[in-house]
Amino acid sequence: MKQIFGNISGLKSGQLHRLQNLYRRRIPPEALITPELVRDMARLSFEIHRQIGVTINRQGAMDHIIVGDRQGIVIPDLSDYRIAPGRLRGLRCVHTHLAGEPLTQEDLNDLALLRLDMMAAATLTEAGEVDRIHAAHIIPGATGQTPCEVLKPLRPHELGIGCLELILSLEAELSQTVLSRQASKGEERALLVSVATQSRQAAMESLAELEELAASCGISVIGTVVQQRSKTDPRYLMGLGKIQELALTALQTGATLIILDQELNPSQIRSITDRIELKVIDRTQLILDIFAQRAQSREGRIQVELAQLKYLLPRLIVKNTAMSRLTGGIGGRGPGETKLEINRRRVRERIARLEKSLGEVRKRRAVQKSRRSKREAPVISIVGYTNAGKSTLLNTLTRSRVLVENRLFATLDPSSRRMKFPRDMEVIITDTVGFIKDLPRELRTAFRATLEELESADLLLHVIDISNPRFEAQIQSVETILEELGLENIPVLRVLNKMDLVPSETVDMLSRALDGIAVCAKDQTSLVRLIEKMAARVSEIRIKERLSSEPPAEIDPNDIEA
Ligand SMILES: Nc1nc2c(ncn2[C@@H]2O[C@H](COP(=O)(O)OP(=O)(O)OP(=O)(O)O)[C@@H](O)[C@H]2O)c(=O)[nH]1
Ligand SMILES: [Mg+2]
Repeated sequence: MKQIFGNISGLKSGQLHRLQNLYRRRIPPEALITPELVRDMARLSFEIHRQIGVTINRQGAMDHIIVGDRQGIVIPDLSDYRIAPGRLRGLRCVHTHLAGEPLTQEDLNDLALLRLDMMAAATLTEAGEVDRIHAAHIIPGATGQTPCEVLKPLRPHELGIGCLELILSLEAELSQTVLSRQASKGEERALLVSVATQSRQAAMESLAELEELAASCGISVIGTVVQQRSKTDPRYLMGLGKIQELALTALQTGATLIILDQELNPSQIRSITDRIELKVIDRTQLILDIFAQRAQSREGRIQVELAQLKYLLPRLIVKNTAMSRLTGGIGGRGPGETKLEINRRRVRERIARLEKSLGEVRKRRAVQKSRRSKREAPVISIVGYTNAGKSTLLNTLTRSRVLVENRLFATLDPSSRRMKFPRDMEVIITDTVGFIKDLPRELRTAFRATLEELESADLLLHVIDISNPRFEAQIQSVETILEELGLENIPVLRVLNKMDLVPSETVDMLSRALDGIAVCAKDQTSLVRLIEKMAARVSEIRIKERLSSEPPAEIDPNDIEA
């Protein structure tokens, strides 16, 4: 006996038997469905006042017989039917409509979201016979509002539409659009999505940054979507309709990944991945991924892994799809519940182990640090938004070769270099990890120790990329983070970098408005004024320190005699 899906309560055994019998039918390749089958479905449907549906595979066999209510049927979980990018599900659905209505929006949504080969609805006459069959399929490559093509209504004797051929050609077209957009194999292609509660402008700026983050991670961006709402939806973040539209756009553009600009809570991840069969990640996870790619030092790696695991743990309560996306499996199914429990325990154990080894690394560092502070050289720390040019400045100031790259978060591990000022004064300059707006909480905690190093700085150089259209917001983010780190009392010099990319009048205006020193960090000769200022500040600091720390001068007996 094969399972009858849906609402079979109260059906007579004869009716159940007739439903069972539907499983025996075979459909020839050219037909959408046979007139006899759809007739039998219609009659039974009419008798029990419920919709009846079937799913038909490409061999022409029935995979599911479904009983609904008067208004609709619920298509069972199809997650065992894997789909590759550019492919359809391999199943078409035909069902009855009792009230004479053609395909509904809900039907078309199912067609798109479940990537069915086709969706069809048979309307009934008042006598319970088949009237017309309305069928639709996805349009490959289409974007926007009408992604489905609805065929001219068919009469029962017109069902030989070359069905299999139609489906195969749709699929060929679909995979071609996908392939043509696929730059290289294995590359992730992302749709960026923002659900904006602020102004559109702010949302676009944030998305522009998300795009840079994606690029830094080696992901190519194939499109962006903004949805404006007065507040976010607690369940799906965005409206359900938007999710359905997204799933469809993803299908048509061959996206392998959706990146949300807003942080998703565990239950939102679940509701969204239940609806979209794609990896869905948020801004936080993207930043975590970048950090994971880039961390070099042992401490850096441990910190990033800790941050990732702490982000992962609460999200492991969530079942299957979300789990597989979190563990990185695209399209693959996640482990079952029990395996999840084991995973949670493992994650917790791993967190404990990492915290222990981080403690050890830190002890060692503390020893090194105290040795360094004995050298008594003042420390100048370079801080600023990611990609502002901090490492470049360190290199030019100290003639060293710290990694410089035009990508976000090139530097994760702090590095220190000595620098001599003209009047023989020596300082230590440190480069740090860049800041970013909404720096994930998990990372902030993980990098606390690295950032705490900043506490011992005598002076901060705040590097600002004035060529970046978002520099004002970036200054704000950096200052907020400095405050949160309790560093607001350390003197700051604002360094307006990349002046070579900005018209000179603008540079002058900004230097005055922001009270900063304009430089081109790549060009040693532009740094003269900055170095003077740094030297002056450092001597000021030294004098202050001497005043506060030197013991009162001892009286030399010889002096008295003289
Ligand atoms: N045109 C121009 N480009 C600059 C200047 N300073 C830095 N850059 C470029 O800006 C990019 C980022 O420089 P980095 O020094 O890596 O920036 P960073 O602040 O250390 O970045 P993270 O370590 O990623 O936070 C590189 O491509 C640099 O070559 C400048 O004054 N002018
Ligand atoms: Mg750097």
